[in-house]
Amino acid sequence: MSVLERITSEDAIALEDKYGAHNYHPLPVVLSRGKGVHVWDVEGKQYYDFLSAYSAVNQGHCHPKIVGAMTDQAQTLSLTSRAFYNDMLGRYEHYATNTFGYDKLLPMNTGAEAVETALKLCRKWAYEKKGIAENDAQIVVCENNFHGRTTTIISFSNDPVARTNFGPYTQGFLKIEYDNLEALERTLEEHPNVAGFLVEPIQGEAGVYVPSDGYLAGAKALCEKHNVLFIADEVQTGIARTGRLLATCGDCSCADKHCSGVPEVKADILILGKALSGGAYPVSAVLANDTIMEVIKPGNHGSTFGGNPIAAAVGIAALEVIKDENLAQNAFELGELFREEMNKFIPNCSVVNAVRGRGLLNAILINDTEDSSTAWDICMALKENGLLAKPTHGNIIRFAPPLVMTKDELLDCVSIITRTLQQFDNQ
Ligand code: IF1
Repeated sequence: MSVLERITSEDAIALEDKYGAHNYHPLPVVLSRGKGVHVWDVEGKQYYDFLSAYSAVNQGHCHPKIVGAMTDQAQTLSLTSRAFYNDMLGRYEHYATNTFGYDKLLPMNTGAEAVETALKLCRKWAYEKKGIAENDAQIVVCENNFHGRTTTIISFSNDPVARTNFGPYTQGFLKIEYDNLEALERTLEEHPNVAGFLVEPIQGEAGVYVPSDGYLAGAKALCEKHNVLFIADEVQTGIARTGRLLATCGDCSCADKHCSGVPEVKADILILGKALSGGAYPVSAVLANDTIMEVIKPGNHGSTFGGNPIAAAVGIAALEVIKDENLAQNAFELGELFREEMNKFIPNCSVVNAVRGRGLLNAILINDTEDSSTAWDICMALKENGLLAKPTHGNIIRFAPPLVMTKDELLDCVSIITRTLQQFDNQ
């Protein structure tokens, strides 16, 4: 069979099974096309995409403006390395720093690279600005975190599947309970060498765990009190996913078009990825003000593809789509509608305990044990009914459609979800 000949789902799965590392366990669906909120499998069946490539495709699959920017730039100048300047990077950095309200941006490619970059930046700031003795810096992280899969990042993970047998582990991290300000305060008081606090504004992989009101603001205040950098990992929650430009925007709404660009809780270091490119191309970034970013000098950090012209062109287009199509407000309104509809349904369905989330980052808690296959079985039934979603941990199913969804499409999806859940209702 030639590599580009038409292929069946069965053949595609068999090829991956034989020739690909088994580092994922995908739902048995083979996608070959995507547009907006829909994807199609190789047999031509249409699905609503309720995962959005883990919130990377916020702007919808194959958005014409983003694809156009990518293809135009790819036919003009794709990669120069940072050994030379190019005419796109500075324009992207200017546009993105203005969008999020920071002095500077350090461009990378994947979310994990951006997290690693933020950790290095925080440590260097601690030694050169805070005066912590070299190699003594500590960074506080939260239990049940997910920040990527590099060796350093999994060193502070407590997910045994992500961490076991990848040692020896990187030192310099203190772990505390998420959504617990007393734990953070106690740790900052007991450890004078804390350089930063790395936190997800909503813990996505942990099961869309939304912290208590005031948690992020309280954590930022404690960081200010102890001269510790507040580092927000908005790789998954950023770029309008939670109904605001950033999850750290809190109740501040861009809808009034007068957004000051200063989130309710302004991170000292902001980490972005995924939908920063609309899912078209690997684009991630670390943003900070000069007093922090200036510790990075030539030769301290970089990457071959970081800040390449295509990434820059795609990044500008992806952010313009978010603003032009008012996707934060749409995510806010459709998220409210989704949770409202699900909360009407849940009392009459024994298989679901609750729904939680912000904007269009939501999850339902399945009424079964973590090790049960119920959540998986429900996702398999959803697939048969034309909607793709996947469990996070055990008995939690994440629902995260592209933010370009219309109200009618969302209500159609609610109908598919509730109809499917009723198939599992054992009342
Ligand atoms: C997988 C999870 C989601 C992230 C946050 C950094 C990164 C991620 C908050 C790293 C990436 C992805 C990775 C992907 C599945 C997905 C995921 F299930 F792993 F945890 F979304 F919740 N910070 N999340 O969510 O970004 O290097 O991947 O670009 O690894 O299976 P990346």
